[in-house]
Amino acid sequence: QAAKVKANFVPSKEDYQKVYNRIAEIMDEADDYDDGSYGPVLLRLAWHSSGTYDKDTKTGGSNYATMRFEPESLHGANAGLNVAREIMEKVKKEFPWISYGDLWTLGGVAAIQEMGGPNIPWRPGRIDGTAAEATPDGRLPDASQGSDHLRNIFYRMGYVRIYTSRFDFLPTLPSVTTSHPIKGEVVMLSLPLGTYSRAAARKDLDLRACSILSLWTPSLTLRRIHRFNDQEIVALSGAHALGRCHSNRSGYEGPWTFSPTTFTNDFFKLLFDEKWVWKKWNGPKQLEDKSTGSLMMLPTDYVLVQDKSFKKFAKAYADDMELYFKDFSAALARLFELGVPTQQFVSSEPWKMRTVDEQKA
Ligand code: DDH
Repeated sequence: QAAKVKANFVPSKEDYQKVYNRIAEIMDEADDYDDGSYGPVLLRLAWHSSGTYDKDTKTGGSNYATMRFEPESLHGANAGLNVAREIMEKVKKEFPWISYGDLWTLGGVAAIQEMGGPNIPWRPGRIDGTAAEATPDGRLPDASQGSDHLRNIFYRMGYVRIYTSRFDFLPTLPSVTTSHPIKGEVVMLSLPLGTYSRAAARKDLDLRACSILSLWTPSLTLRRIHRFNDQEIVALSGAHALGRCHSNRSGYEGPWTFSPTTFTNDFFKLLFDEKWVWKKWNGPKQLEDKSTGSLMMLPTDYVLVQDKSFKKFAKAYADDMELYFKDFSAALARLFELGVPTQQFVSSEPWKMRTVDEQKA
């Protein structure tokens, strides 16, 4: 009878809150580890399990938690994340009903919220996959590269929505195509011929995938790709306010900020306020702050103040922590849900998981 009850167990929001609380507790049992918290490495696990998503093949992402399997667990980008997976394994033993994908992303949420960051809307529904679903190497950003690489990596994520409409939808088309202010979103159209060429003349459309299949059909198909834009790329990169590089993991060395276990906009402030010079050492190319030499930036971090479009957002986040928290929260919530089929989620709206302090209040 007991086993049967267990099999039918449907966890409630409070059950997930208990998992959150346990993660928050273990995060702090890190006296001799790094800067005294497992939070940063738990966040990195959540990000590396989500950031493999490829919208075109609909593979990767947090849904299947495939980093449990080789060779994904051995990919260079994931070096050191065994530490985080082992911590999560402990939690999984206590709450065996939770999927790894939910557990790892909830770990990312707990890390941000407990280290002073904003609330990250989250909801469960991911399922455990198999080794066959593991992703190929090379889907996560390479710290030695530039802005094109960053965009290519983040543009690959996102999701595609296909809208089909009757021909009589056409008159409203201009408003659809001109009023989408979100840069970096690509709208592709397949239209009856006349409208096709008019749309093609518009510079705000990427018509690479335009098909003429609907040439003679009285309907319109709008293929809209919601991908990460420059603003979201910059917002997400600010997670480097937390944690540090380890020469025995990535080859790079050092923290980005003076408070690597507190989530702030200091990453952006420091990018602008410090003078950054190339570090003279035998390791990979990285920058250090000229005044103390104790902080670091990766080449990909520095790109955020070199690229004109990225720089605009980085400056806005350096100047306004509230704006930064709001944008980071939205982008991270989106990142964690990449590739999870909507019908899998147990609730139509994401939840607010409470911090340990909020529960005391
Ligand atoms: Fe990162 N990251 N990250 N990162 N990351 C490293 C550490 C941490 C890149 C490279 C590295 C994000 C984006 C990028 C965190 C969170 C996030 C390390 C060092 C490298 C290298 C690993 C080690 O040696 O231990 C690159 C490149 C990018 C990029 O160009 C976009 C994003 C989007 C996040 C996020 O969370 C949303 C965190 C936290 C760490 C610190 C881990 C630790 O153990 O401490």
